[in-house]
Amino acid sequence: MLIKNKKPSDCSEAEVTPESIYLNRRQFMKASGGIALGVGANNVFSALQAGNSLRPPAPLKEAFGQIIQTPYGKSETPAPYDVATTYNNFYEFGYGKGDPAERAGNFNTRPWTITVEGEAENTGTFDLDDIIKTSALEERIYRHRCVEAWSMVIPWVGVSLSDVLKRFKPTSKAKYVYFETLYDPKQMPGQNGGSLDWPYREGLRIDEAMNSLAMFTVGMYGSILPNQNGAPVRLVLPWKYGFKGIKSIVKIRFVESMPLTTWSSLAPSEYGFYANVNPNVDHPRWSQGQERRLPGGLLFPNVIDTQMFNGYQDEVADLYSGMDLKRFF
Ligand SMILES: Nc1nc2c(c(=O)[nH]1)N[C@H]1C(S)=C(S)[C@@H](COP(=O)(O)O)O[C@H]1N2
Ligand SMILES: [Mo]
Repeated sequence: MLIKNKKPSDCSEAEVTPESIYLNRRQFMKASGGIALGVGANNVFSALQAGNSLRPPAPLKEAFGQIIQTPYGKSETPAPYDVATTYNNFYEFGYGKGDPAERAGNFNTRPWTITVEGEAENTGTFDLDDIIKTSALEERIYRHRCVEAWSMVIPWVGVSLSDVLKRFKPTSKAKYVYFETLYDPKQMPGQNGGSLDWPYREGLRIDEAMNSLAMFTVGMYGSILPNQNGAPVRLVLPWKYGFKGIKSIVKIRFVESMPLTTWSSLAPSEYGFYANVNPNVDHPRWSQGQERRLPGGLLFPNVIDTQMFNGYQDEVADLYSGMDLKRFF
């Protein structure tokens, strides 16, 4: 994406935890009741030794109960776990695709609260576990299409965003919903500079947010969301470019008018508010007609045609009927 003055991140060696070690530490913490305090040194040591390769952390059902399988994406082949967790965009941890996996290991995601504000009856600060505990977790395999023209198939785990938002009882003035990522430069080294205006901000029209495809996502590959993929909770909006899928959410605000969002404020002619996947509207600097499906070789990349709304027309086209999608891109 457009970066005007790329700065090398000043992340020290001490902040970098190889992910395999981190994941197993976390798995261990879950097994011991999710309480990090009071973990004995011997136990930590054996937990670290238990794993030596990239693999998903503790199964979500240990943390949250059963996961409902859904028909979404049953015919698709998900990307290997190590691809989906080492090729990331999460600028709070650096601009390189490998930076988030290298640098997000120590990011602290429990406990986690979300502040709900604005045009709703039920506002305040809520614990993430309380927000999601009354909904059944679902697995949905979705195509993920970055505006940079690469894509991956990912099995996400989460709850429907509409279920979550309805619990806050938005008023009739809530025409849009705005989301914000954590701002914590001590934990997120990328926030100490760079050209983004932190915190990362996103937004949706309320009917888009209530569409059944929109997912409030806490896991992937049957497990807790790895930090580099937006732990502990992020949006997944499979008909939109990936940048709408804001990570590590701490704020939800119901608002009357269209909110300012990170990428569309930075470069409005390149990144629109809607950001619906659309092969007929090119990015000013590259074509959106095709995409590189990952994984694929460097020599022989797996190039496929991009589909309107990323192939989710049946579910979402009605949201935009009568709109000129070249103008509202
Ligand atoms: N807070 C935050 N959210 C973010 C980003 C980011 O840099 N910061 N990058 C976005 C972009 S451009 C994409 S493509 C997806 C990448 O998600 P993934 O790394 O889980 O594939 O996250 C989106 N959400
Ligand atoms: Mo992206």
